[in-house]
This record gives sequence, C-alpha cells and structure tokens, in this order.
Amino acid sequence: MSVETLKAQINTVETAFKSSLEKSAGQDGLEALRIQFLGRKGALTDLFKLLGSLPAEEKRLGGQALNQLKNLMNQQFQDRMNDLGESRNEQTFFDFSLPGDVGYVGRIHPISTILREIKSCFTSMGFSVRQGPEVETEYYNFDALNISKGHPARDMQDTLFIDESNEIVLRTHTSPVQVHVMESQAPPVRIIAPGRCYRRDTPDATHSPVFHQVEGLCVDEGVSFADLKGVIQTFAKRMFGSDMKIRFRPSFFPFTEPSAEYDFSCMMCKGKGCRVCSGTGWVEISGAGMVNPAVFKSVGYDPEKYTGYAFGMGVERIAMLVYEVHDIRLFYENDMRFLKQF
Ligand code: 2NM
Repeated sequence: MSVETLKAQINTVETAFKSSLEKSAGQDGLEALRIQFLGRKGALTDLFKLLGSLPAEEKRLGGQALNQLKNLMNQQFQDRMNDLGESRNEQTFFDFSLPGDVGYVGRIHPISTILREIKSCFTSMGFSVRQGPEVETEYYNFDALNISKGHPARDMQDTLFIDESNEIVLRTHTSPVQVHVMESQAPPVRIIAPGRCYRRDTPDATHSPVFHQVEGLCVDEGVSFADLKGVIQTFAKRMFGSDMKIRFRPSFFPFTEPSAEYDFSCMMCKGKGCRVCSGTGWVEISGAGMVNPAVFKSVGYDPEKYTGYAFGMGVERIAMLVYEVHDIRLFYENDMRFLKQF
C-alpha cells in the first residue's frame, strides 16, 4: 500500500465522520458515533493498522496524516460533546432520585425588615407614611427647618452638595418631607417619613454616609409633649416588648423647642448595665421635641393656633440593637455570609 492510497482512505473516513457528526442527535447518537469512529475497533483504529503495510520511507508521512486526522476527529467530537453540555468522560446517566435544582431565593434585607416593623408600629397608631425626594434644595433641608445660613450642619464638611451654586444637596435627614407635607395641607397632620439620608461621614463602626431615618410629625390644636411621650412609649413597647422603658433628656435642635433626646432601657441587659449600653442601662435612640414656631411660619401654619411634636430615629441604629450587629458597614457590604443570617 502507498501513502497516497492511505490518504484517500483518510479523506473518506474524515468525510464520513463529519457528516455523521452533523447528523448525530443526542447523547446516544454521539456515543454510537464515538464507538464507530474513535472506538477500540473503530474506523480510526483500522486506519492505524494500515500503517504497517506502508513502505518504510512512507511510514512517517502516513503517521503524520493519521495523527492529524485523529486530532481533528477528537477535537470535533469534543466540541460536539461540549455543545451537549457533557464531557466525554462523564457517564451519560441521570439520577432521577436527586433533588431538583432550587433557584436562589433572596430574602428581605435586615434594614428593610426593621423599617417595615417601625412603619407598622406607627401606622397602627394612625400615622400615615409619606415620602419625598432624596435630592433637596437647601431651603427644604435647612432654611424651612430654622437651620440658619451659618449653622455648622450646612457646612460642606457635613453635607453632600449636588450643586453648590444652585443650593442643591442630598437630604441630611427626612425632615424636608415634613416641610413638603405641611406646605401641601392644613392640620391635622399625623405622618412618618421613612427613607434614605446622606451625610459626609467617613465610614466607621457607627457611621455610614448613607443611612436611613424615620421621622414623625403630629400637628393639630392642643398637641402636647405628653402626646409625644405616649407615642414614643407605645412605639418602644411594640417594637421591643412590654417591659421597655423610655426616658427623655433635655437637648437642642433648631427645628424643635423644647427639644429632647430619648433613650430606651437596654434590651440586651434589661437595664442592668452591659457592653451595649456602656453600663448605663439605657441606649440612646434619637431626638424629639415640640415643633419650633419658626418652622410653622415657614410653611404658613399659625403657631398661635397649632402645636405639634416631631421625632426622629436612625433605622440602622435600631437594627444594630435588635440583631446585635456591632458594625454599621456590614449592612452595606452585600456580603452573603452576613445577609444569609437574617
Ligand atoms: C429629629 C428630632 C427632632 C423633626 C422636626 C421636624 C419638623 F419638620 F417638623 F420640623 N421633622 N423632624 C425632628 C425633631 C427630627 O430627628 C433627630
């Protein structure tokens, strides 16, 4: 036999292989094709056997041509296998007793869970939920709230400016929502404003430049500080349990007068003193007070006729207390090892 004859046979096998490969369907078809062409007793093996009948000086050329064919067939066969999503060495059998593939099921972010619980506490007390823009004018974020031009909170150190010359900022609290609502309707007002806020803070265990607040506002004739305390007390018991105690300490905010900061009795140690409350038995929640008449004047309410209370709280702060999370940054890192625990 000459190398030319061998090459002609190689061409025949190659053509037959390619057309069978094209026509082959499914794993069974491919396996039959593998046995026919690449198997121990297949067409390729038969061709290799012919090598022995070539003259000595043509064996090298014949061997090269055969190896070329072998590589080509293996490659094309493998490509076809991959198309079928199967590797050549894998057993082509399916275990029907295996459990099905369950798609990834997401879950509610801990901040959203706490936010929902806070909202439900207040809606059950007759508050409605109002929202507003996260990009605000300095007027709504500061001026209308009696935070004057020179106030340090308005500084670029603390506030993220979108457009300084046009006085556009990212809201630093949700109070501008309260201003929008008061502008748009006459009392009575009984609302909470939950949402994202922004401050120019370097992140650490207790600070994040993005955080969530819920602020509440109640305005009507004859609303008093006692009403504020009752609402905060009821909220504390609904959120943390009936043995929760609250306390108010005098403070200052430009938008309320008088102003207070309020604490809850420590939910970790029940007031005995521990790491969470630094041994005091109380944990600071946030601020509150009676709406400053200057704010009523900004929105066109008559401060002689109406009084109101307002309060705020940090959602992350409450979530950290409820879930015993000691670093606020964990809420924003999207680390599944953290999020899967909720
Ligand atoms: C707080 C603390 C105290 C507050 C005041 C107002 C408004 F619009 F009525 F003036 N909204 N929210 C307020 C009062 C917020 O958060 C620490």
